[in-house]
Amino acid sequence: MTRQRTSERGLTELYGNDPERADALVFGRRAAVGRRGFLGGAGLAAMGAAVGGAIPFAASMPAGLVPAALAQGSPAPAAKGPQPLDFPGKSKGLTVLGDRPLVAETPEQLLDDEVTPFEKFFIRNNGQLPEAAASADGWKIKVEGEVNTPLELSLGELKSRFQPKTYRMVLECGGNGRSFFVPQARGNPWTNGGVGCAEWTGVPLADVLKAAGLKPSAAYTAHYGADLHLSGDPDKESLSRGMPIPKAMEEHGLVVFAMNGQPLPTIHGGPVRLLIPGWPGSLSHKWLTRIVLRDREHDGQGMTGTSYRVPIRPMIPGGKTDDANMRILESMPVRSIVTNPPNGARLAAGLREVPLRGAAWAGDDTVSKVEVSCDFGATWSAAQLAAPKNRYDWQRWTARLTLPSDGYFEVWSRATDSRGRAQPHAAANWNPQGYGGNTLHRVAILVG
Ligand SMILES: Nc1nc2c(c(=O)[nH]1)N[C@H]1C(S)=C(S)[C@@H](COP(=O)(O)O)O[C@H]1N2
Ligand SMILES: [Mo]
Repeated sequence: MTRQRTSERGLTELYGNDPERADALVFGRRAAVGRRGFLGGAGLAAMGAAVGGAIPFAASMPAGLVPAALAQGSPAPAAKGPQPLDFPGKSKGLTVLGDRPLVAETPEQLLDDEVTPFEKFFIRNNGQLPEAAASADGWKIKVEGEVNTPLELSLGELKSRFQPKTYRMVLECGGNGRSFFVPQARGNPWTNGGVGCAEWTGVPLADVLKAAGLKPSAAYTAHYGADLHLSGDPDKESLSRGMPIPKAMEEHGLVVFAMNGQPLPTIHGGPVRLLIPGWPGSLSHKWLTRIVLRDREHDGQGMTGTSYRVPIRPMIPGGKTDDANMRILESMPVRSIVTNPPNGARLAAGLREVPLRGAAWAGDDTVSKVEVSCDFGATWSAAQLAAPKNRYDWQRWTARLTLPSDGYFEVWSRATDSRGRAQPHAAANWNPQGYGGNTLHRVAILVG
């Protein structure tokens, strides 16, 4: 027992500090020179000790694979251990990725609810948190620029003038999955937890824009909010993103004032935010004060350079590319997560049927299938996939795995979107700020 623990810590540390040497140790010296051999002999014993049990499907384990039991979390926070969030009303199970500005993600196993409650909903700020509004209904937003009738409306007026709608919709940070890129990409090292799915109530943005009357020249939106830049400089924007008119006119885009039936909490942009589903969360502007209609693509904070932009033709990982080869990231890619059992679960000896639960979503598209594997992807079986409640809702899924014996297993989930695109094994289309990292999800379980 003691020996096992020592070796466990040793190999985990080694994978953290010197993955190439750990690889060589576990997979044999050939791994280090790129001709990876089979996992066997001393390597298999070391790997088994490291993960805490025998590995029944070792034969189909891809050479060089770092076991999920040892590879969880992003390189940076893992070094000092995940920092639990301490925020009023929020679960301590959330992981802090940054405290100035406050950024916290939700571990996959906390996304097990159909509707993500406030306490488990991730937080992503770029600037200083504004003070809570004195009067929610008195909060004003302006609509101006390429419109026939510029508007200034209080929240109270928005509520009485337009017909509110409630939809269950995914909000996902553009950088979700960033930590899966190799080499490491710049930005908050999200695993899969920069996402949540809530019931959002608000008035359709399209109705507000129609009331202002778009001029034929209106091509793009620009969003502004009340949060100051981190430096406190009032001339700088903490964030100012926008979208093309067809996206802005979709019926599900809302000017939101309630989340899960409650007034929108300040930390999530209350009293008023945008909720633009399917595209990077940064379009869902919090503490919304102003929407400007522009005659061209917006160039505010978060619209240029490597921000929310991905290469058109693939670039060399870790390298640089021409600005002309970058385009704005629009729809988010397909992703699935296993929400139960949690990663690292220890299950009773003799258990042969493991019920699984999870979620899947695909930006503007729907999910056509979710498959699961417990033998490192050698065989896959289809999960039961529920329909979304409305467009942009996530799709919950369930499955049962049959295990041949006790031991160490990895549950892998892989979703395919309605256009036939599946989650890859490794993050593809590397880009400097790590957008679109949607690798299949892996959860380690130990039976017995
Ligand atoms: N005003 C403002 N809106 C903002 C942000 C911000 O920093 N300021 N962050 C954006 C980003 S990057 C994301 S992912 C979502 C996160 O929303 P949440 O904190 O409610 O989860 O808000 C978006 N809206
Ligand atoms: Mo984000």
